[in-house]
Amino acid sequence: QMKGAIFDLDGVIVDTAKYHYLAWRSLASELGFDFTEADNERLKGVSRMRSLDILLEIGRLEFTDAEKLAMADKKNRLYVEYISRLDEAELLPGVRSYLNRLHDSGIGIALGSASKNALFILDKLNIAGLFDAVVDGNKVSRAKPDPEVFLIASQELGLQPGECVVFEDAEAGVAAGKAAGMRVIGIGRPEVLGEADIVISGLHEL
Ligand code: B16
Ligand code: MG
Repeated sequence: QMKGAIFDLDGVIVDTAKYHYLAWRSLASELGFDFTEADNERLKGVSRMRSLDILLEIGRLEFTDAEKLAMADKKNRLYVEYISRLDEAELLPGVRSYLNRLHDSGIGIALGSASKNALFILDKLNIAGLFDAVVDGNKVSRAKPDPEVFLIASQELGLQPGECVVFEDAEAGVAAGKAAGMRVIGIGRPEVLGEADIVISGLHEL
């Protein structure tokens, strides 16, 4: 019996990956190299600083920590400009009605995201009020596949890990959910999310 539902943000609730992509691509182009949509797949579910490291690895460039912080900051300012235009219309199919259904059945709802912009995004999407707990990149020190983010979420819901179900679109996120001792619903393709208990294409299927 599920008592808590813990959602990843990017790829489960909203497709912010396309805005991350535009912002990273603009940084890459300033640095003089191409950054493709296929490259962007490697950044899904990965923290901002780790994403920058991967980007610079692709461009074969090296910088000091201070320079990297400035670049990550610049990318984030551009990204925030994009997501400040988000609205409810960008909720992925089925999200709003599934969240409402869980809420009406008294199931705890939490967010478990690597993003430091998570609260801002939930607010823009007009669904912040449906969440009983929001665990984001500001609260977590160890990135997925470490289970930390989901364990904190279950704690904040006042539930045992085994009472929670995780909804994830990234391989590392599925692994994090399993490592937390939770059931995991993969959102995406079974080839990539094989470790999940079941895989669906989106919340509209539930
Ligand atoms: P920010 P999730 C992740 O969100 C994104 O998938 C990943 O591409 C991004 O780098 C990360 O958040 C950090 O985001 O720069 O806003 O702190 O899938 O964990 O919800
Ligand atoms: Mg994700």
